Amino acid sequence: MSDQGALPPGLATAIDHVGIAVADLDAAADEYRRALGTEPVHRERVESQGVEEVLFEVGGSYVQLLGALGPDTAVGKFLARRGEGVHHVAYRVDDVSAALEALRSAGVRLVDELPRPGSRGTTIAFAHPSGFRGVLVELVQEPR
Ligand code: CMX
Ligand code: CO
Repeated sequence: MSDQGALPPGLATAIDHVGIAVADLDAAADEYRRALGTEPVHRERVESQGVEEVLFEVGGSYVQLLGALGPDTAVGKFLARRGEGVHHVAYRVDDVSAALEALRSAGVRLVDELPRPGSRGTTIAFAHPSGFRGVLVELVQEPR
């Protein structure tokens, strides 16, 4: 493995979650609840991101089901264009500002120039799919 990566070893500490765009949040949550055999651990409406989320915990990481709050939101547009499915991969980092700066220095295209509030008191930022082989990337700093 190269040690020249944009994220220095130890900066991204885990996969925080995988975000999945769904058309019907209640139906999707019920389907996942049955399939995973576990109850969701969190539900939250995040107006600033145009989503309502349901989280299932799996081994210290999450599956994040994402319903769109409207057609002109990121997830609403994704559903119209691509249908339901994996929307983004979120990497857990200790310091989202530092991680964002590392990506910027490496010439990776960002969506967010600055960190912003996410759900559960997290701090988040997005990097563009063009830098990750077509996969939208989120950086997540868990609440301290
Ligand atoms: N993953 C991969 N590609 C994506 C994508 C995604 N999630 N969303 C859009 N695209 C692609 C489209 O398929 C399209 O590609 P083609 O031209 O090849 O068909 C291209 O991007 C443009 O599509 P668009 O609908 O015009 O999308 P925008 O450029 O307006 O926005 C993006 C794309 C990633 C910049 C926008 O979705 C964004 O800012 N995302 C970050 C915020 C977000 O996703 N919030 C919801 C989740 C919140 C959370 O996890 O808490
Ligand atoms: Co997310």
